[in-house]
Amino acid sequence: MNDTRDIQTRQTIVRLLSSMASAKEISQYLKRFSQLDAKRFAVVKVGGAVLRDDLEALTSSLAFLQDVGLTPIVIHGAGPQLDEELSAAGIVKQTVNGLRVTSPEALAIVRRVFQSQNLKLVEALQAFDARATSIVSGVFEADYLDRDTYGLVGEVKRVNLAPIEASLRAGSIPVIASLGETASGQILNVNADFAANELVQKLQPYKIVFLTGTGGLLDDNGKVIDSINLSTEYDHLMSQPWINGGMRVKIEQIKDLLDKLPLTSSVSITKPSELAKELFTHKGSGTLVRR
Ligand code: X2W
Repeated sequence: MNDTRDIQTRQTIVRLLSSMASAKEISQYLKRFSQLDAKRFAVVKVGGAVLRDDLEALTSSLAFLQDVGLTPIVIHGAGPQLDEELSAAGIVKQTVNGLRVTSPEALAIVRRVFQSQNLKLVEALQAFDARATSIVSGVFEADYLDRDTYGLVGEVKRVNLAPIEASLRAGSIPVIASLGETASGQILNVNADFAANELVQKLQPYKIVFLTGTGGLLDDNGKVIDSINLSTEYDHLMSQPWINGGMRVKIEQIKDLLDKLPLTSSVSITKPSELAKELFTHKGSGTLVRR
C-alpha cells in the first residue's frame, strides 16, 4: 500500500469513528464479515452521476473495501454521460418507461461511452493502487426487450460469472459495464439497474448497495428517506407524482429483486463517501429498502 492510500484508509476509519461508530462496532462488523464467503460479499451498483461527480470518494471507498479483504463487485451505468454524448451527436432523447429507446446510431455511441466510463473507473482505482479489472462484455447474455418499442435494448437472459470469478480470484475488483449480447453477437443497451438486479440474483451477495448522486431516495422535500418497507409503502410511493422515471425504474427493480431474495435481504441506497458507514455501522446511511 502506498502512503497516500494508507492515509486515505486511515481517513476512512477516522470518518467512521467520528460518525458515531465506535472502533468496537466497526471491528465487530469486520470480524463478522471475515467469516463470510468474501467472493460474494457485496454487489455495488454505481450510477453514471456518481462516476461524473463523485469519482474520488467512490475510488477511495471501493479501495477501502479491498484493503479490508472484502473486494466488492461493481456494476455501473452511464446515464448522464450518454445523455450528453447522444445530444452532442444530435440524437434526441426518447425514453419509454424510464428506458432509453436505442437506435443503431445511438448504440455505437452507447458502446463507446460505456467503454470510456468503465476505463475511467478502472484507471482511477489503479491510480489509487487498488487492483481492478475492466469487464465490458461476456457477462450478460441478453435478448431484445421489445424491439418495436425500444430498439436495441436488452433484457438479461443469463449471467455468466466466469469473468467476475477470474477477477476475484486475482483479488481484483471486477468493474462491469451494463452492456448485453445476444446469442448471435448483437450488443444491446441494458439499463444498469436491470443488470444489477440480475447479477444480484445470480450471486446472492450479503450486501446490495446502489450508489446514486442523491445518496438515497428523496422525499418530496428533497430529503433522504431513512428506510422504506415495500410491503406497506410500495403502492403509496409509486402513486406519488414526484417519483420520476429513473427513480421509478429503480424502485420497481429493487422490489422485483427483493421479492426473489430471502426475506431478510435488504438494499441500501447511499453515496460513495457513506459506503463504509453503511456497511460497518449499526446506524448505516442513506435509504434502507426492505421487503
Ligand atoms: C441505460 C443504461 C445506462 C444506465 C441508458 O441508456 O441510460 C437503458 O435505459 P445509470 O447512470 O445507472 O442510470 N439503458 C436501456 O442505466 O445508467
